[in-house]
Amino acid sequence: MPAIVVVGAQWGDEGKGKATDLLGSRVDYVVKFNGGNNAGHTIVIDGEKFALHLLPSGILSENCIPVIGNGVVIDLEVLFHEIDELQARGRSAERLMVSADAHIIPPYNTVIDKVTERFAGSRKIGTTGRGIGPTYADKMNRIGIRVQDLFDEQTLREKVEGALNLKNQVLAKVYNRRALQVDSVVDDLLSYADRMRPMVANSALVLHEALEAGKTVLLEAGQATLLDVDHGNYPFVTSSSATAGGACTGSGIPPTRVTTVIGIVKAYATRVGEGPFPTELHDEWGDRLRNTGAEFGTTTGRPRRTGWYDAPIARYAARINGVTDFVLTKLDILTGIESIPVCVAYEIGGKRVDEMPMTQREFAAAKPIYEHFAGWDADISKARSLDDLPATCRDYVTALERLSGARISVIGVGPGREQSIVVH
Ligand code: 2SA
Ligand code: GDP
Ligand code: MG
Repeated sequence: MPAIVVVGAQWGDEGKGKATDLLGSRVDYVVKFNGGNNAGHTIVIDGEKFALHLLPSGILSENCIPVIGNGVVIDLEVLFHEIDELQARGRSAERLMVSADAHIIPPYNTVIDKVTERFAGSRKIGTTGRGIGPTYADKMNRIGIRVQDLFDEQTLREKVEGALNLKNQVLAKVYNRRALQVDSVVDDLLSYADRMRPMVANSALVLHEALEAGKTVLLEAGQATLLDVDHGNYPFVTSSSATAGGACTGSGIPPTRVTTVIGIVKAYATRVGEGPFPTELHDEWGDRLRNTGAEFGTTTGRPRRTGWYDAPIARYAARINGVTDFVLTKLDILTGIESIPVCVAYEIGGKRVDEMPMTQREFAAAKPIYEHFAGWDADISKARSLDDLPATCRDYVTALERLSGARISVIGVGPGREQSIVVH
C-alpha cells in the first residue's frame, strides 16, 4: 500500500498544513520528516484556527497517528508547549509517536542561530532563529544529541560536554556571550525524559510494518523545494531536505513505497527571509497580495515578500520531486485583479531562459517574462466544483496547469477545510 508525499513547490507557506489536514482523514499515519519548529502550518477547522509548528498536521485528525520522523529536529520545550496548548483546546496528542533517532535542538544552538544572524551583516539568511541550522550542522558533524540520549544520562553528558567545548569558545570568543554550563544543559534536557518516554518509538520499523499491513502513510514536508539544502537557492535555504527525497531519508520509508507526490503551489508566490525572488513586487500589488492573502509568518509574524506566480519554479519543483498532482491554493486571493501576470520564463543576460538556471548568480539576475491572463470579479470562496468558477478563472487554472508540469488535482478557495475543489 502507498506512501504519499506532500511537499511545498515554492518557498514555503503554500498551504501544506491545510492540504495535509484534508488528507489526514483518509490516511493512517502522518509523518513530519524534516525541519522543526521553524515551520508554521495554519489549519482552520469549522472556523477554529490552529497554528502548528512541530506537531505533524495529522494531529488534528483523530483516526490517524502523527509521527515525528528521524529527519526532524526537536525543541523539547516547544514540543510540550504545543501539546499542552492542543490539550487545553480539547484535542488529544496522545497518539503522537517520536522517532528515537530524531535530533534534539539543545538550548545553545538557538543562541548560536540568533547571534550568528545578528553578526552576519549582508550574509544574513533571515532564519527563524529557532536553532535549526546549528542543530543540523551538529548532526552532520556527528556531535548531535538524539531523542534516545535522553534515556542514557552518561552518553548525554558526554555529548553535551563535547559540544560545549566547541560552542562555548565560539560564544565567548566570537560573540562575547556567557559560557553555558554542562550541568544546567543536561538537567534541562533530562527534565523532559519522563514525558517523552511513552512517545518514543522505532518509527521506521512501525511505518514499515504499517505499510506491509496495507495502511496508508502520508509524509508531510516542512518548508519547500526552493528552501531545500540541496535543491533550493543555496545559501538562502533551510538546513534540511524539504523535497521528496528527504521524505525517504527523514522517515526510513524506501522510495519504492512512494506512489504519489503532491506538490502544494500557491496561485502567486511568497518568500520569507533573504534570497533571490524574480517575480517579487515592491509596489502596491505586492502590498495587496500580502494584505488580502494575510501573508505574515506563522512562526515569527514576519511580513512575507510577495510576487506573481512563477511557472519555471513550479516546473522545477515538479521535476525535482516527481510531482504527480498539484494542489493549487489561495486562488480566491486573486479575485478582483483585472489582468493577472504569470512568469513563464526568465530573461538572463539578454537571453530567454525557460528553466531554472544552473547557477545562483544567474538566478539572482533573472528578470521575469510575463504572460497576462484575464481575471474575474465574482466571489469564488463558495465554489465547490470547477463549474462554480467563472470562465476566466478556469482559464487561469488551465494555463497554470499547462505551464507547471503536472496536473492540478485540488484547488483551494479559502482557508477552511471545506473550501476546496477536488478536480481529480
Ligand atoms: P531556518 O530558520 O534556518 O529554517 O531559516 C532558513 C530559511 O528558511 C526559511 N524558512 C521559512 N520560510 C517560510 N516559512 C517558514 N515557516 C514559517 C511560516 C516562517 C515564519 O510558516 O510562516 O513564521 O517566519 C520557514 N521556516 C524557515 C527562512 O525564512 C530562511 O529563509
Ligand atoms: P504551510 O506552511 O505551507 O502549511 O502554510 P501556512 O499555514 O504557513 O500559510 C498558508 C496560509 O494560507 C494559512 O493561513 C492557511 O490557513 C491559508 N490557506 C490555505 N489554503 C488557502 C486557500 O485556498 N485560500 C485562502 N484564502 N487561504 C488559504
Ligand atoms: Mg508556513
